[in-house]
Amino acid sequence: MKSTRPRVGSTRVAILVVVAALASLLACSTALAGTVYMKADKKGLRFVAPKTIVAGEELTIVNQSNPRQVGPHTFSLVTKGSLPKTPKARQLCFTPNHICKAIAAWHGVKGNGPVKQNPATAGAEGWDTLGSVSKKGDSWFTGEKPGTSFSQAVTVDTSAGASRIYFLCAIHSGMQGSINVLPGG
Ligand SMILES: [Cu+2]
Repeated sequence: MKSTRPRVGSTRVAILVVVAALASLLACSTALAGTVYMKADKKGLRFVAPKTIVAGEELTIVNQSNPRQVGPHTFSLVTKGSLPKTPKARQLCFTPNHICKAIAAWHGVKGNGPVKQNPATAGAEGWDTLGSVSKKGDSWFTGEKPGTSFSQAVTVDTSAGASRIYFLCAIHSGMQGSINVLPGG
């Protein structure tokens, strides 16, 4: 009986160590919650984004796909109504008076010319302005190099409560998503 006591004690210590490790892992994943990944794999081209973020927190965009295989991307804030919903709308997205073409113009692109402004900024500093065909929004272009990323605070107005931001890739109009921005403490 005596010999089992230390073993029980060390098991308890081991459990505590595991619990502490799990707690720090959870804290870590919370800190990483403000990251949007651009992915291209078996599940297709897509944004993988957190469901929520707190206003004032940094939102980082990371390109995890290979630009040589799928081209570059943009992470562009647009109004909900600006997201191309139908296959036809997605097909026409990069034509005049459509949102993908408008996003290119936010970046200073003329015709088939180069990106001249990156990030494209609108409104106050940070991710705060959802654009449309008639209004410039905040946008970042990944460029042609693999593994690029960009980070800035989410500064969208939450004074009237949680506010959802919508985003689109101007190059792959099927890449769309949203994040609910919760008022800060
Ligand atoms: Cu894209």
